[in-house]
Formats: sequence, C-alpha cells, structure tokens
Amino acid sequence: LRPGEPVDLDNCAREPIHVPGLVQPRGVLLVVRESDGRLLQVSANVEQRLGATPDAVLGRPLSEVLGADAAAQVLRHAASATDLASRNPLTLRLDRWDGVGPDVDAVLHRPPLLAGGTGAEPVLVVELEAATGTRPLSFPSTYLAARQALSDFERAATLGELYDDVSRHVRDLTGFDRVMIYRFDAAYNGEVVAEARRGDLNSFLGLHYPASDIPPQARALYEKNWIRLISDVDYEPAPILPTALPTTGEPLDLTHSTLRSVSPIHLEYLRNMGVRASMSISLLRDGRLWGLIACHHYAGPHEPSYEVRTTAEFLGSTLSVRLVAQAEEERGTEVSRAERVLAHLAADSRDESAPLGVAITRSGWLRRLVRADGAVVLAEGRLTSVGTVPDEDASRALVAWVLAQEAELVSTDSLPDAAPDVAAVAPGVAGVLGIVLPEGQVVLWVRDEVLRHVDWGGDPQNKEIARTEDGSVRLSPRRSFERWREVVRGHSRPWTEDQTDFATALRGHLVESLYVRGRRDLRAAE
Ligand code: BLA
Repeated sequence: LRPGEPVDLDNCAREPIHVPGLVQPRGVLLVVRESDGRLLQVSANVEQRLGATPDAVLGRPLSEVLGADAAAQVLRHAASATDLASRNPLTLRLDRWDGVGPDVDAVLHRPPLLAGGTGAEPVLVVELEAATGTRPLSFPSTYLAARQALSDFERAATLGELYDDVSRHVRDLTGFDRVMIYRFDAAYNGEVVAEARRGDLNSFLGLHYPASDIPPQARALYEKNWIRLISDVDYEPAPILPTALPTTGEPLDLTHSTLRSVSPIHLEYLRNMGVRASMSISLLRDGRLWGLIACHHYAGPHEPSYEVRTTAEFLGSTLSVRLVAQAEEERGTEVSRAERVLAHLAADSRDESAPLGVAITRSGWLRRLVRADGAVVLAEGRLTSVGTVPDEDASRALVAWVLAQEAELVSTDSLPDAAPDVAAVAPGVAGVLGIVLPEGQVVLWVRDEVLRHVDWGGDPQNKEIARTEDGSVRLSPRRSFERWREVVRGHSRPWTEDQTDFATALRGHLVESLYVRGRRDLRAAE
C-alpha cells in the first residue's frame, strides 16, 4: 500500500499497520534523541494535553513539555535501564496534564530503527497516559487479583476449565463487558472457546471466524507486542509530527507502542459489532500466535490503566505456559485411552464366533478409536457399519475410493475437495480415514462437516450488531461467520497424527486376526 491509498477488503492484508503515523489520543507520544534529550517527534495532541504547540517544542529539550523534574526522571530512568519494558511504567506527577490526573504513566521503549540504518542515532519513545484509567486498582489489589487467578489456574483440571478461569479473571481485573478466549486452528480460522460476559449479553461461545478477520501482518505484530488497547473506537487519531523521524527519514515504527493508532478497517468492524472499546492479548506457543484473549466493552469507552493491562498480559502468558503443559497432558490421556480401546478391538477381532465386521462393530469402540461419527467395514465379503454412515451404495463408493488410492492408509478432511464425484453420492460426509487390509478389505471412518457442531448460542441477529446507512451489515462477526461457513463448507475436523497412528495400529491387529481366521477356515476345509 502506498501512503494515502485507501484500505479496503482486498488490500487490507498489505496495510502496514506498524507505521500508521498516528496515535490514539488517550495519550501523548514523544520521541526524544537519547544523546541530548531533545524532542524529534511529538503527537499533535501534545498541545491539548500538555499545552505546548508542536512547533514550539520540536527540537527543544524534553523539559519544555514535561517540566524539569519529570524530564530528568525519564532520562535518568532510560539511561539506567537496558530492559526498559520490564520496568514500565514510570509514574510522573506533571504540572499540567489535561485528562484524568494528576498522575501520569510514562511508558518507555526504544523503537526498532530502520533495517539498513544501523548507524541511526538511538531514540527513546515516551508515551504518556493517565495513571488511573477507568478502573482504579491499587497495587495490592492488582497483586491479590493476580495471585488468586494463579491459584485457580493451578487447580483447573482441563483446558476448558483453564480457559474459563482466565476469561473470568481477566474480566474481573479489567472490567470489560465481555472477555473471550479466541483460539486459532492450523489455518488461523478462529473459534471462541471460552467467555465471561455481562449477564444481559448474547453469548459468542462456539462461534467461528475466518482467518481474514485478523490478517497476517496483524498476527505477526501480535507475536512481537502481546497486548493492544483501543479505548474508544470513535477516536480522532493524533498525527505524529513531523511524519518522518529526522534521524532515519522514515515514519516511526510503532510495533512496540501502546498508543499505536489501529487499522480503520478494524475500527469499522468493531463499530459494526457495537463495540466501543476493545483489547486483545496474544496467546503464544513456541513464539507463535496460538490465540487471543479478546475483550469488548459496549457501554462506552473503556480505559484500564497500564498496570492493569500488564497484569492481564501476565495472566495471558501464564495461560500460554500452562497450555503447553495441559495440551501435552491431554494428549497423553488420549493416547492411553486409545490404547485401551485398541486392546478391546483386538480382542473383539479374535472372536471367531462372529464375522470380523460384526465382531468389531458390535460395540462403540471402533468409532471411538479415532473419534469419528461412523465407521464402515468391508471384510470377509460383507459390509457392516456403525454410527452415522451414508447408505449402502454410498458406503461402497467410499470403500472403492479408499482402495483406488493404493495405500495402506488413506485420509482426507475434505471429501468434496479430494473426490467430488464420491462426495456427491455421500452427502454429509466430509472426513474419511481408511485402512486397507489384504484382498481389498477395508475399514473406514467418516466424519460430518464441522459446521454441524457449530452452535449459535442465542439469536444470531442480536441487537449488538449495528447496520450501515444502507441497511446492510458490513464486516460484522455475523457476516464473518457466514464467510467462515463458505470457507469451511465440506470440511470435517482434521484427523490428527495420533489418530492416523491409532488407525495404523488397528490395521496391524486386524491383519493378524484375518490371518488367524484364514488358517482356521483352511483347517476346517481340510
Ligand atoms: C485486528 N481483528 C483484529 C483483532 C481482533 C479481530 C480481535 C485484534 C485487535 C483488537 O484487539 O481489537 C477480530 N474480534 C475479532 C473477531 C472477533 C472479535 C473475529 O471480537 C469475534 C468475536 N478484519 C476483517 C477484515 C479485515 C480486517 C475483512 O474482518 C481486512 C480487510 C482487518 N483486523 C483487521 C486488521 C486488524 C484486525 C487490519 C489489525 C488492527 C490493528 O492492530 O491495527
């Protein structure tokens, strides 16, 4: 995108959101040259907030906007700390601050300078915002809230409980109307997996959204900076003056800024959802974005203080750590469960009083082994099935398709993509996992479209969704849900690597049982 080019639905993944040249006006941004403490850039609202016109203070010492004491405090702090982020915020008492006062939080960081500009002079970014925010919490109560949250996380027995605890504690701490845990799948489509909300709001739990709602450059930024607050979606952005940082000739990189002005497309999205304030916290696994804690406020602007936000961010990173451990644990449980199921199936398959297909479909074990909706067995010349499966002709078509792949193991999570003609005769089947046994015998599992598992949880046309003048709903989560529906139509939940391994292990048992059964038949014939 060239500067000034309007952002729309097609080019939004190219919007350079880390260099908007603008900040949210809840605070003031100042850029100071470290060597001499002089101002290189200021946000235009420095005039309204601190009573100093940009023209009058640019090139002048920081003390001219902050007063001598506060300026000295900032520069001393910067000089003494290499890791500024861990020591934020620095609380200042200013003579003049137009806003909630009198204390102001100064949040300091050193911005990434030009890629090629290794020689660029170090600068310091100072962002000032009201220290109290909308929800005054003293240090002890913030600390106690965090401590209580951690002990609850410790007690959570499942991932689901952990998500619930985190959303509840983040809501208690920050006072947002709705706090959601939003989890990405491998393609970055998202699902709301937990939620704490004001009692009168509709639930978003279980809703899915397409990857395009949070474009790739935004996800990349959120892997570097773990929290962002849009305290009022109706804000008038304050430009950073001058546009280019004099030492680099480039606009200031706001990757690590707390006041960064956000994408206008996203603001429209939020307004259409009826959201007045939004905050989100990155959830990471091995440094990659795994999900977000997404917070909404509807009643009006919402501005939790920097300290409260940092505590919420800390709860998010605790969740990230717990998550990896918990996911490993749940995987372990699932593997030992599957091993028990396999043992039952192996025993059943040796029951020679019944044909193999009957012996292994009599119980629910076969379906449960890989968490399928149904299973079809073609063995010893007969077709048997269990659970939700298509009719006999369609089942035979699925068997034929599996055999045609000429592999011992066949899997797809989208039959319509993999074999449109077979999908046409087997409506509703989206996922297929098959194992091929000797002499064209087959066991296959089917899964429904994932859509069938989606629950709107209340009236989808809820009143929170605003409409544009012409009456259409644009960029709302409802519309996004529709787009997600198009994207995932014909897909099942994917078969995990563990599940294909379980299928392969079952294949080993069945090959053996078929061999034993074959020998018995031979003996009987002799
Ligand atoms: C950013 N989109 C975001 C963010 C969220 C969502 C959580 C992070 C910013 C924030 O904290 O508000 C999406 N929010 C959701 C979803 C729900 C929610 C899915 O509450 C569901 C309940 N967005 C679009 C389209 C485009 C787009 C079509 O829907 C582009 C054409 C862009 N979204 C977009 C951009 C950002 C964004 C550019 C980055 C905003 C920024 O940080 O500057």
